[in-house]
Amino acid sequence: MSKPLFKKVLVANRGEIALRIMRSLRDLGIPSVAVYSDADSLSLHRKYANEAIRLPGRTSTDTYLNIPALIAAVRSSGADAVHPGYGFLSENSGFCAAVAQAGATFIGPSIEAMHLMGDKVEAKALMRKHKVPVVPGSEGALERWEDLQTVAHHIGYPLILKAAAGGGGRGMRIVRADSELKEAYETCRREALSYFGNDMVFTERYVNNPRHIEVQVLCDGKKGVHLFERDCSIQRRHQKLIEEAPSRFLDQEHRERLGEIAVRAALAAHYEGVGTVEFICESPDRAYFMEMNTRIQVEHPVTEMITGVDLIREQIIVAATQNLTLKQSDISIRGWSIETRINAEDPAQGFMPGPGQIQHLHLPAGPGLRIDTHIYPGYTIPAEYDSMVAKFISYGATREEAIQRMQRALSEFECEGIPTTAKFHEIVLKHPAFLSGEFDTGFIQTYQAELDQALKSSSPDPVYGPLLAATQAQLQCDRRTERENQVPLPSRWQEKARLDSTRKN
Ligand code: MV4
Repeated sequence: MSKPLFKKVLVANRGEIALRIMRSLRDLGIPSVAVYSDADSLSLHRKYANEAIRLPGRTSTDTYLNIPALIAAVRSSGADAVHPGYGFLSENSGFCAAVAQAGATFIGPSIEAMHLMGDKVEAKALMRKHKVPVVPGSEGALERWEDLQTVAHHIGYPLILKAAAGGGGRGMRIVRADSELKEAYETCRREALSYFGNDMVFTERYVNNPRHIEVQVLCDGKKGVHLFERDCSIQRRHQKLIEEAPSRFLDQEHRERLGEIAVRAALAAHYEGVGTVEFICESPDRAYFMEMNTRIQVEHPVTEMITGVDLIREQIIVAATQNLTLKQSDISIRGWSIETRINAEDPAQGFMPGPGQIQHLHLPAGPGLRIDTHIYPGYTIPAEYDSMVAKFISYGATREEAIQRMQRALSEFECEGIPTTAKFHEIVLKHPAFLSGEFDTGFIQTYQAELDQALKSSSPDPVYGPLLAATQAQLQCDRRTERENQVPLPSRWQEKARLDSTRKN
């Protein structure tokens, strides 16, 4: 056996992504360390890991965002690397620095690359320098409102104001006329300061209802490959709902061109690891760089399905070796993949989160289906964290087959005790605009009334009487045993992991 990549990796995250990361670690033969909050003491990620460390408290601030507590866990566990997942501290360069300070490897890009991409003005300037197409606008930050006026007179309306420290659609403002300029500018700066602690703003021409297309890249600082694109146009208020790969919008020529541009963008920042270069597209040959996300993303599985690459495995290998062995010619697309995000939210109530206990659960399965989730019958979804409870990822030889298999999955799914977005997805997946591929980021808004109506008139799910009764009986039994033991049941998984790591052949 060659030298192991890492001795032990601490996963600084929770939920489905923590579990997903630990699975790739297990495939690589690397023991994992979980951290868990008091709200997550019965979470699967805690049970799946080879070791688990409690982070006292329930809020994100006290636990998964608590850098000193996480660094203490790194030290006490002896982990030599940290995987941040997505969200939480995954794009926090201070956390990167603290991990390095503790003598461990941060599985992600360098502090410099992360910091650079976090500043949208700086990132855009670097892209211009490297001939990556950007939307016309201010060349740098707007120091005074008159600077905005100058740009407006140069390129016209509508314009969009954005915070340099923003991203993901937060802190943006559309300006449509001279009369709105001054107030929009002042409000945007004030909001930027309160949201991001930085009041720098910039502007660009506003592209109405663009497509959102992002390219997956994998780099080692010197070389890079792309793994084609994902179309994430189906979103609501900047929350993605459905993603797919590849995109109906690009032909092979534009696809390859966008991939090359994305690699150029990443290497301009000497990027290391997996990353996503986000574009908005007006037409296939008018794609503009928006921002680069310096983390593994929620929707990464659709790329894995069509390329056969385990992105998290590759991310870990690059972090350990600083060397990319995959070549562009090794990567090709086979088939089509779609992801629907199952959130504990009620689409009939404006997608209001509905945390609670899962009383009955039946997860779909079958050909062309992958489910990434951390939920199980009896699990209580805490109110403290985000509401995504599962990702359904379908695969087919064609887009039509991937859609059909997703429809099958959604119709098999049963979940009692919490609201979910599953029914809403079924309706979107039947919509002619979705089926034809003729949609953009305005889809949900454009068809809102129609989708709401379809939701109202859809028949309620039949409740599986016998199955439901059986699960509830099991739940009561579990609760009784738990009370008697005073502590959570020992995990069979954890025992198995211990056995695996001590067994001699
Ligand atoms: C834009 C835009 C139109 N014109 N920039 C939102 C997320 C952030 N990364 C960039 N965003 C946008 N920037 C210009 N110049 C429209 C959006 C936008 C959007 C982009 C991607 C996915 C969904 C979106 C929904 C609304 C607005």
